[in-house]
Amino acid sequence: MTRIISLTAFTVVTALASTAHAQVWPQTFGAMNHALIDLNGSNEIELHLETPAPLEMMNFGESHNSPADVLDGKYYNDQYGWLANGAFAPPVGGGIWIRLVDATPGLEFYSGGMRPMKANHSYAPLFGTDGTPDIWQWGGTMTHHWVTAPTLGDYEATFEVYVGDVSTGAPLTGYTGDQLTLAWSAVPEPSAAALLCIGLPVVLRRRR
Ligand SMILES: [Cu+2]
Repeated sequence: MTRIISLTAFTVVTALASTAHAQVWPQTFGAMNHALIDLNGSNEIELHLETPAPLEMMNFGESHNSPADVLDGKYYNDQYGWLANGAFAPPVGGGIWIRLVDATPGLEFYSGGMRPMKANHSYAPLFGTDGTPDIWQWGGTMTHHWVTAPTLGDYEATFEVYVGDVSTGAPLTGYTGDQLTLAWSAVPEPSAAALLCIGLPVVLRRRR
């Protein structure tokens, strides 16, 4: 009996300890929205966005564990993903590159991947963030990067997808790229807004 009780106590302590050291990864909210990439028979890249509407960026005020702590204090979103629209292969010696053409000041980009694999993402800066190159080679699999904004407001980024040298990213002649603009709106976190609405009547009642 004593052994069972002490074992239970140990389990509770262990559970509390693991809660205290719980890993905090960024939240993946909202449905995936893919930028579909295709290379047609005329050697032209064709892009189209599944749902052309701005996506919401949110700041949940959480302290993420490393390396995801680059998102701390920022509004973020990872719903946009680069995805192949059917099967195609770049030419020998070539790769599919994505270049940030233009972006609203303040917008930052961090390396992601498959959304459920967020504990394994590198969160390394890319697309010009922290002085990184403005080009990134897409590996051909679904990739959801993390996009952040410093303050509330509307943000846009225009990307060009092109066929380039597999090692340098220099555009290959004979291929035509395509451009796409993604949009976000940094908004207040919904639960904070909901708490305000629920909390207000309680405060008013208590003052009577
Ligand atoms: Cu996806």
